[in-house]
Amino acid sequence: MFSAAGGFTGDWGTTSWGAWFETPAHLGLLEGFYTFGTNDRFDMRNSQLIVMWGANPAWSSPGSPTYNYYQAKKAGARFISIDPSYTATAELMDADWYPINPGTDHALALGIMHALLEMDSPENPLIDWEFLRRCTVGFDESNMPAGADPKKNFKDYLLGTYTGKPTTPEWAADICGISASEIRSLARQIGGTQRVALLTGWAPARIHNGEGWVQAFSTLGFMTGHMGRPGRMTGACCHYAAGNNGTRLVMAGANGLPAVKNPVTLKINHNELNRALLEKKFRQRGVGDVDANIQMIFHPFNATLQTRANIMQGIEAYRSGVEFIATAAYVPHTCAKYSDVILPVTTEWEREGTILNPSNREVIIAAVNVTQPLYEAKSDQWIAKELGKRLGVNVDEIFPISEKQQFFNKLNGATIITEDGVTKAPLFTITQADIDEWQVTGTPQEGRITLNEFLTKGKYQVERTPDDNYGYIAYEDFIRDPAANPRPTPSGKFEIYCETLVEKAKECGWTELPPIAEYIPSASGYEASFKDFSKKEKGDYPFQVYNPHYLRRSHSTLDNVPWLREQWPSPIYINTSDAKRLDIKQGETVLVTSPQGKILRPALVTQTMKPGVVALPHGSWTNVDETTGIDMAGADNTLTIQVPTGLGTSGWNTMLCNIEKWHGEQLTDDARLPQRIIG
Ligand SMILES: Nc1nc2c(c(=O)[nH]1)N[C@H]1C(S)=C(S)[C@@H](COP(=O)(O)OP(=O)(O)OC[C@H]3O[C@@H](n4cnc5c(=O)[nH]c(N)nc54)[C@H](O)[C@@H]3O)O[C@H]1N2
Ligand SMILES: Nc1nc2c(c(=O)[nH]1)N[C@H]1C(S)=C(S)[C@@H](COP(=O)(O)OP(=O)(O)OC[C@H]3O[C@@H](n4cnc5c(=O)[nH]c(N)nc54)[C@H](O)[C@@H]3O)O[C@H]1N2
Ligand SMILES: [Mo]
Repeated sequence: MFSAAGGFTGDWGTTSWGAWFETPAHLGLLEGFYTFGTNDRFDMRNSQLIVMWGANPAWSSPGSPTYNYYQAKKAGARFISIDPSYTATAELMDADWYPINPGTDHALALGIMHALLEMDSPENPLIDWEFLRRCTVGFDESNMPAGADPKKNFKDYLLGTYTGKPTTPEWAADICGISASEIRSLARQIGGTQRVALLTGWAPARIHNGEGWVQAFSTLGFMTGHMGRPGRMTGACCHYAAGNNGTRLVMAGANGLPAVKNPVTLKINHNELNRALLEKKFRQRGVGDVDANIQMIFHPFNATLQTRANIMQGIEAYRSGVEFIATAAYVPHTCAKYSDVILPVTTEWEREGTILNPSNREVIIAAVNVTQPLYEAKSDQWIAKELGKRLGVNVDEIFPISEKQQFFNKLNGATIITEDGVTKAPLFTITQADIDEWQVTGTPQEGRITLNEFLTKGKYQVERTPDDNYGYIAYEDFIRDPAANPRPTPSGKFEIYCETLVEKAKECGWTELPPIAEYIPSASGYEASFKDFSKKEKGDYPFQVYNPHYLRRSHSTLDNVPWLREQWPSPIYINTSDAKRLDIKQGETVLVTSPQGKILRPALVTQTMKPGVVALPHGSWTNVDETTGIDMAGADNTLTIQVPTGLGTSGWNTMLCNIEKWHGEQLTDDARLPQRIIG
């Protein structure tokens, strides 16, 4: 509607993926429209060693895919977890835990790769030289891409041949907090085991300067050849593809609405949202700084003020002279709270219905209408149309069909990949009687399940067996025959040396990126927690704080549900030794401070956190006490900062803070506070 009314300035960012958002495409790792790079759930059972590198499916992957990991364990796989905390998944898999400082995975990977070079020999082969030669460019001076300086090869960077600074395990240990002997042990295990799965979540890449980590992690996979073959895989493995990657087997149809092009191409990176309001400038990719005079903000289905960095500065920016802020919301969440007008919107349970795709590849889920809209609530589309009419938009052109017809189109067009593993067929059986009953237009068709059965059950799941045609091995064709199946890169191979990264960073214009995975400390990461890194003297914000995705809520959604609050109190997780030193006892209120803001939280004192690191669960609804400026709810983004680096990656997991015992009144449990709800 806003596009049709003349256009709007949008926003862009790397949200979930961190540096996995864009970097993999340049390295030649993009598969279809997403990059997970791992194999399907049955193949995972062929792995002998599974490395969960910053991944906790038991907490943050929908549909309980932890089951897939457990089946691999039962089939004999051993597990390693590289994580600042000993996770629920690590516990279930009885994984060996390597506690790491957040945002330093890049250094660890470089240390492991150096150790591989130290220990590899024909008698003790740890490096897959054949894979490197056949499938990659840039590893050593003998396989550099055309035009590149041979001295800039990755192997010589690891060895420090020209820099004098080798990335030894000792060097890496000093940064990542895992000892040099453990780093060598990781190298021996990863390089010396035949079938290894290197699985990372996006969390270690949701850091400032994260692009090099994605490149280093991928290069470790290339070096050890753990890719494209049974039981061998290297890639992101989380969210809806955790432990089960591959082409979607069931898919919703299109809703049938025409696409409306936004005539305005300006887009603000998430790390410059506040700058755009406060300095009235932002950096447009490919252009440079442009002037901005934002007079109105409209929040549809997102919680931007809450879920992007630096809420306190955001509030200041919202109050700094933006004329009008409106939010379509069904609960008084943070964006709604700081708006001039809230437009009450229906929930998914009050609308015609929809089909949800982002579940795992085998499942399709229906969201169905269970009640008429309550009170004055209207659908997002109704709101868009009524606003559009008043802005002179021909709304019948952009919304030519009803919401019911849109839902029906999604059902009518839904497909399943048939048992041959290739052909698509209609998923739902739809009769003329269904069409008449729905009062929509459509074509009857024969499918796998009737419409009524699907909507009654609420889901459809493809049945799988270990020997079916739905198996998936990422990059299989390329790795079997690289010449016949080139990757979409200038070299046609995976690029350890990647000139495109250098160019794309220039296009963004914030900080430069090297062509190989050279280590760049993260802005506000581990190194920045010291006043003097060489003397290991801590600074004013000595703790690293990161944000696990938390079982109480989905981001900020559902944060006001008392039952969930009771079960999941959203504490700050702190190591026992740190708590003891600061005289903080289990459950006591602590003050957490960063240069951006202050929060109060109950302490959860545990030995399952790495000392020097604290975990603050993602997504509580900020609740700022206007007299003290303290956020009593402990929103993660009250502490975070907007720093644009590299390819515009948002760095939520590389933040610093201070922790102290709170001598004021103790916090009331979140579950016992009055529910923030419209009633
Ligand atoms: N510090 C920190 N910040 C993070 C992260 C982190 O780890 N740490 N994680 C990041 C990640 S991975 C993500 S994906 C983002 C998520 O960022 P958001 O997408 O902004 O997060 P949600 O809280 O899910 O916001 C959805 C909002 O839409 C509302 N809503 C839901 N359905 C509808 C609807 O149909 N219509 C309308 N009008 N409103 C609706 C909900 O009430 C909720 O307020 O957060 C990012 N922010
Ligand atoms: N319950 C619940 N589930 C969710 C969500 C939610 O809000 N609630 N959000 C969903 C969304 S949109 C997304 S994008 C995904 C996110 O899923 P992921 O990207 O996998 O993120 P997390 O679950 O936050 O973190 C995974 C693990 O990484 C660890 N970790 C954090 N920082 C680092 C680091 O720097 N290095 C290493 N090695 N480990 C680190 C954490 O301790 C955690 O064990 O979760 C999805 N699932
Ligand atoms: Mo996400």
